Amino acid sequence: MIATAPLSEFFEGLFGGEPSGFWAGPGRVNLIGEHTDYNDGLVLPFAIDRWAVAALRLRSDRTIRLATDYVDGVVETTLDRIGPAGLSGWSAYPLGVVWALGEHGADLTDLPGFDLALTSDVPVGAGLSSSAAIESAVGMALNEAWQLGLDRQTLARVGQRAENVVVGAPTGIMDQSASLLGAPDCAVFLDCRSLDAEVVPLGLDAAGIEVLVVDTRVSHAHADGGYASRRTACEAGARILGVPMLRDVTVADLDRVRTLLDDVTFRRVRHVVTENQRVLDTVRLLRHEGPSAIGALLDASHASMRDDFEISTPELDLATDVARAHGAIGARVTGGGFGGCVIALVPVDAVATVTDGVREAFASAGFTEPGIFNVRPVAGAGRIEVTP
Ligand code: GAF
Repeated sequence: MIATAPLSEFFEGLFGGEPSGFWAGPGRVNLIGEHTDYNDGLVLPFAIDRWAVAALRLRSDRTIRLATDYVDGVVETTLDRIGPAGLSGWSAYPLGVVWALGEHGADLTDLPGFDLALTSDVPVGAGLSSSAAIESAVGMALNEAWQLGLDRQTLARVGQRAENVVVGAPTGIMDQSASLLGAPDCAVFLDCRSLDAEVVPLGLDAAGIEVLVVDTRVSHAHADGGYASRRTACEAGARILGVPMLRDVTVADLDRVRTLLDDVTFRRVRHVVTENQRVLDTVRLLRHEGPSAIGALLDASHASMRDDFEISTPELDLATDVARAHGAIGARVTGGGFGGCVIALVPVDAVATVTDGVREAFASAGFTEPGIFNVRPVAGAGRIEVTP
């Protein structure tokens, strides 16, 4: 967990006095279930041991002051000026949450302003949901400080709304749900249609498996075109097939579906439909056999994202291939694609071999040196109990 002392000092230096508390929001990896969330489908992410942390103190007036230790300067505004338009840069995330809380029952005309300082060790632009980490930390902080009484599912919708409307990224509900609903050593099995969520034990330690992240350092941004165009293709596919969402199509329908769609749209649809099935199969295998059994499903998911959804990159493909060749049980791109990270399930005694193998392969290919680290499944966002 991020130490709170440096953030406390940063807060005091800028605003004077101590914050009234610290709230942490974890990033996430997605074990499987990619580009299914906005199709009302199934996902299986988990919260990771990388966090955004918010230090917050309410004020007696309506002013909002925000600062982060990764961008210079203090952003100052007031609750009277909070709206969905005109926000940009890093402060769009916390201010977007303020606006979205207003949409979910907070009476922004009658609440006090606040001072807020943020730090984070979730890599930005790597597909590990640095934005959801901020949204959930800030959402939890304001929910408590303003005594709003919103539950975690609602706070996930608040974060998604901030991201969709204020930041302008047409993302689904997966990342915020993982960040808010995570549990130690568990993944979050979320039905994005009903929003029913269940935690599924991963049993990584018992199986002697680590989850390695390979950050290709190819940056992605979901407010850009690729993500939105995949979403549009899925919506077009559903429209042509006459179903509300691709969740309503099953693997058994695919032969018939192929005759109704052009090749590209069919492949986009096939990715989503087969990925939903892979999530179900992964959950079943985790429950009955443990994580050693899910490698082939992770590999199939990667192939589907590479070939059918076409959102992989040469770096992501190399990382998955080399990880497998050096002993990973399975490997796949995690998150929205077009860059970002790969996850690999690796037996503990193969971690060094996989790490060295990937580094060497990237150097030989002339790719930027990747970041490689392990992640552990942790609890969802919450207040950090600071011991004196
Ligand atoms: C990004 C989005 F934010 C998620 O909602 C999800 O669609 C994911 O890409 C792809 O599975 O992380």
